[in-house]
Amino acid sequence: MIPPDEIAARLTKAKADRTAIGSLSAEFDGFDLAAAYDVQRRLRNEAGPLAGWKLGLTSRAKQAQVGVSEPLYGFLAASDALDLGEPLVTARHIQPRCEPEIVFVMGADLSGPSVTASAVLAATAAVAVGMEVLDSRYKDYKFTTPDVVADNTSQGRYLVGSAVPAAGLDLRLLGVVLEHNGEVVATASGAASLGHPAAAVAWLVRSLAAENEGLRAGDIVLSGGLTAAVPVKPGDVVTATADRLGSVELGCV
Ligand code: 0L1
Ligand code: MG
Repeated sequence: MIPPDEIAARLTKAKADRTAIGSLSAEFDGFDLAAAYDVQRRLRNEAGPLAGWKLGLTSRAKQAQVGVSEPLYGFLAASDALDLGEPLVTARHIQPRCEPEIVFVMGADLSGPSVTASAVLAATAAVAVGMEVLDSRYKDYKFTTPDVVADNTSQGRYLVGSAVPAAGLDLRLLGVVLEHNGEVVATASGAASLGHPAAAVAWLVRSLAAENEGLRAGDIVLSGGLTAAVPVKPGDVVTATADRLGSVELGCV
């Protein structure tokens, strides 16, 4: 018998205490994806106002980094947004890592089990370059697929740059550069995320339909880390730049 409230409470405590825990699926027999999304739903219900959603593990670079090979989704709590220019206080996290994202700003509601990438683009008001700060609550980022889903796909904080209308942009071809302390550490294009960032968002919408959820106008969606994530410590500066979308810079203290 899987105790979803107990698992949610353990993850909440790990986050509050900044102390990583061991794999939950090693401890709870039969802890599968459905049980994990049930835990995540409980965390979502306790998270206060939501800003939107995130995709996880949509690119090969990300899947290879953590050894999990299927896309996942999580939620974005409004209170975890970082403002432009706001430093990341690393001591508030366990093991923060940063990764570049293409962020969708929805202009219309969108839901249903057969939504396609073109429907996503039609419902998108604007896109932006963003940075996700991951912070796995599992020791050394060692987790199974259900583990990481229950842990809201390692969501920590997120930073969204200035929004630009999506019309006329080929999001597959948007080049993205990740810099760490002035050095280019990874590059990618939008196609790294399930072939097209809008296809990744369509996958999210179809998955949310199974939970009777969907996107609402004004939601933001992190469409999936395009490169492996870089670990950060006090004094670091991480910059994500996307062609036509500009840059976001995160200073760590
Ligand atoms: O792409 C992502 O946001 C990954 C989330 C889960 C895996 C990880 O912690 O890197
Ligand atoms: Mg991400």
